[in-house]
Amino acid sequence: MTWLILVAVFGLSVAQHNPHLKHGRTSIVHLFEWRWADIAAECERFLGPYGYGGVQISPPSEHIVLDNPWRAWYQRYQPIGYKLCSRSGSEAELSDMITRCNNVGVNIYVDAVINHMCGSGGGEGTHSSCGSWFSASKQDFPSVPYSSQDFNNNKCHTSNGEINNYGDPNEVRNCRLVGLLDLALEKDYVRGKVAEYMNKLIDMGVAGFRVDAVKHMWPGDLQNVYGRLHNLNTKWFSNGSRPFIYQEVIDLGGEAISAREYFHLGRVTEFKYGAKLGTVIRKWNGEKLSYTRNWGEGWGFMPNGDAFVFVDNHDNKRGHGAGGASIVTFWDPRLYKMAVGYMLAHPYGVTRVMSSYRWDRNFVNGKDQNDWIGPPSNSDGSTKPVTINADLTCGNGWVCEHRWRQIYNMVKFRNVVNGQPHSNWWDNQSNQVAFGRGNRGFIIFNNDDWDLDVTLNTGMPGGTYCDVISGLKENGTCTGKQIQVGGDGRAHFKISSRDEDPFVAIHAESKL
Ligand code: AAO
Repeated sequence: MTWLILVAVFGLSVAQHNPHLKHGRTSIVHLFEWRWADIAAECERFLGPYGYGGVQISPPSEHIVLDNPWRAWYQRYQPIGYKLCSRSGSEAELSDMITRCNNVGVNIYVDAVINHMCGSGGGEGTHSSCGSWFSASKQDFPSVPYSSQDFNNNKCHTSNGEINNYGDPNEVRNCRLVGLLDLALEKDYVRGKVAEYMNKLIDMGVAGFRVDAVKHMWPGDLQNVYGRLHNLNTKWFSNGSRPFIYQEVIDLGGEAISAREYFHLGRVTEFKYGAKLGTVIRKWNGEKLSYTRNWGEGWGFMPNGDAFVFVDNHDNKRGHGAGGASIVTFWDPRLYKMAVGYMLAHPYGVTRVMSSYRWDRNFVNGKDQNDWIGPPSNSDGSTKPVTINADLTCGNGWVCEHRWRQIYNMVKFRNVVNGQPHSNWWDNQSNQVAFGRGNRGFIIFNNDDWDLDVTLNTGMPGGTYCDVISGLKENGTCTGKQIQVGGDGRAHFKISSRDEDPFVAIHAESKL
């Protein structure tokens, strides 16, 4: 009996850590601000065929429409209700996307904004993505409906109602995050409304949620909400599958609230990962790649089974959130490809690849004045479609990092080596390192200012392999460098410090 209860309780909580990826796939891509119609097409024409396991979508809930600054991307983090029409499209388009992505084995994860509604200064009227009326000043959101009693007004004891001190957990969870009206998730009614919203999406076929601003919600309140969630839709997922939950908690250490408080509820974003990897790849603070021999828990990161990792996210790539200047992004493509390559080759965590749009940056005293700019758009504010060029890259201002050869080939690498141990480590005590994944894959980096020339044990079966960084295997031939692995598993590598991409990766399926 005790045993049964233990299995029931433990099994349930552990299940929320499982992303339910299909066909041996291992990575998620964040298609930030993409339209649902474009994501549906991308699942069919690219993500499925190239081995991506899932997509994190922008918040699908009805949101405020901002005129100042004009249609800022972050208007989507200011819900005014749970109707499913947003800048990315209508409910019908959302539903069509979920179905079409599921049908090609690509999961959808929803960015769920459940801590708050719009900013307290959000005005009154119908300036919202579905045209629902709301009043921020009266805290009235009839489309849910929520009224002023559904917000944490009396529980916050700061003079301005704001979070001023991250050292006080009560303040962080009961007061307003940058003026956003803070929902009273301890109320049964509010929990019910939030769960109803999430359950509607689960029933439509999503595989789970990125939960926004989790640090600002009490673990007990979240446990109650998650406990109300349905199992995943059995049209695409096996019976009894719990939704995958990954929670946004920024914990770089030194604050009152720690990521650990949320491990039993689902995975948690490991923000130290991108901040440290950026520092290492940039060679700041005396960091070297050779120090990453014990990358992962050895670096003080959270337990592997709880971690959700990424090189950059939609906030810290533009100076919001946390991580600071060390974060590498597509603006530094050479370093970025190495960082993403390192992350995807390494066994730690569930990995997310970022896919962005370009914007005109305007730095004044180190701060980008244009950090608010929304996705490529037409003059009426509607989002431009993602166009695809002959070389697989994107047009219309969409960067599509996930379509860069070096990145999509490393997504494939991670699938091929899935379940294999980190093995055959080598380093030159500086910034040249190599490691394998059992006998299924091997990767080697040269981030020093001099050439690499070394013979190493790869752990791979003998043969000729195609390097999937400088090229790829196509119709049985290799468009990039070829690597000869001897019968003893040893191979010779040469990487100039001036190479366009100073790293080489081979895996079982790149064998010629
Ligand atoms: C916008 C305007 C505001 C306006 C508001 C309401 O910018 O001026 O008051 O509307 O009208 C996004 C944007 C916000 C935007 C918001 C709503 O980023 O600019 O506000 O939409 O439209 C905290 C939270 C974290 C949050 C992050 C941005 O803990 O949850 O701030 N991220 C999520 C989303 C994000 C979104 C929201 C939440 C809200 O990903 O896109 O906001 O839905 C410390 C704390 C962190 C804290 C940061 C930033 O971090 O630890 O918890 O994140 O501060 O306040 C070092 C430290 C590190 C520290 C960091 C920054 O690195 O080690 O711990 O410095 O000081």
